[in-house]
Amino acid sequence: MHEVQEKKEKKPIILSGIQPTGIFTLGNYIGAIRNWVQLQEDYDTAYMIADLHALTVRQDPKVLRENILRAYAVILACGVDPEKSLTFIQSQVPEHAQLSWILSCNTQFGELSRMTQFKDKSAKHADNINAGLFTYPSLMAADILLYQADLVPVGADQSQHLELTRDIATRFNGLYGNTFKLPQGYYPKVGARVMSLADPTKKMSKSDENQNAFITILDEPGTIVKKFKRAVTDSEMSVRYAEGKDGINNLMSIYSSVTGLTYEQIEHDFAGKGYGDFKQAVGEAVAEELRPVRENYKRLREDKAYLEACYRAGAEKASHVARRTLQKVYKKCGLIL
Ligand code: ATP
Ligand code: LTN
Repeated sequence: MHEVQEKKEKKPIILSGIQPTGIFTLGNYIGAIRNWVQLQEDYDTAYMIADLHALTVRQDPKVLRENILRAYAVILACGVDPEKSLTFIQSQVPEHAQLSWILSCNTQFGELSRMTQFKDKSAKHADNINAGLFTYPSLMAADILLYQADLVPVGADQSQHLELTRDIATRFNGLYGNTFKLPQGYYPKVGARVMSLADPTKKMSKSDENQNAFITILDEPGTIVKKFKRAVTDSEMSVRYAEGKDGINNLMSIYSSVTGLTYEQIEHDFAGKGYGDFKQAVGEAVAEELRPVRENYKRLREDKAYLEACYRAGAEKASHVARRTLQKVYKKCGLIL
């Protein structure tokens, strides 16, 4: 009886990851981490800091270590709850690297060569086109398949990797018998793309050289308001959502996603007011939304022992789940575990 009940209550599994390659932006928050927090209620969730993925680009060890710990603290500060979600650091769960190798041996050179992220990143880092950059999607496939994830929340830029994950899983299942669940993408409806404040035709990105182009999750309220005040808009002076008004559209989209107001309500509230008032309001609303995150973060960063206990326990729990899949894979491939 109890077992039947447990089976009924099994929720779909969600897994996602984020690379610790700098301070997270408002784009990462609205487009990714905030949704992770909401999803915890209705799904079995697993979230990881994808530090092995970050190694595909050269990193300063000291900076990377700091960024990993900071990223882990930030996701907790945003509301990811280690009691509800598997919350771990990828490199601390060795099964990811182990499965990744096996999947690499089941991924074709041609498939990896077609990945646009590989093409973009090799153009950007022409002096370091390493094998890891090339096989990055096999590691991402391992991340997802180890947990038999049903859904993977990612931005549009990762959909090609997810497609490849499905192709690899389908091939493996065909060759060795059913082993992996086929995951699907889960794309957020609101705030899917927060644009740069300096060039609203470009995505807001943490690696932008212009500090005024992005808001970080940890920016002080004064800084946030100042950056919004400087945001590039147009010369029309009317707050309305329309084609060709990329800057205002972006600010409206941000304002809407932090206040819950519709575009019509925003247009109504700011009718006859200038951009200065609107920018001030957006800045204040974002600063208010991020206030608890910043405060939680400060507290967490000081409590090193708590953080360490969380990521160690997270890795142990994740490894326990991942190991079950890896064991199946070893057996099917003819390896001895
Ligand atoms: P980089 O600047 O290094 O390219 P990034 O800031 O674009 O990094 P990623 O680490 O590639 O961020 O993305 C982490 C997650 O945040 C992904 O799910 C991605 O879709 C989401 N994300 C990143 N930037 C934005 C944005 N501007 N708007 C909405 N979601 C975003
Ligand atoms: N490649 C992703 C981060 C990432 C990820 C994953 C996302 C690594 N492994 C597994 C979802 C599922 C990125 O750069 N945004």
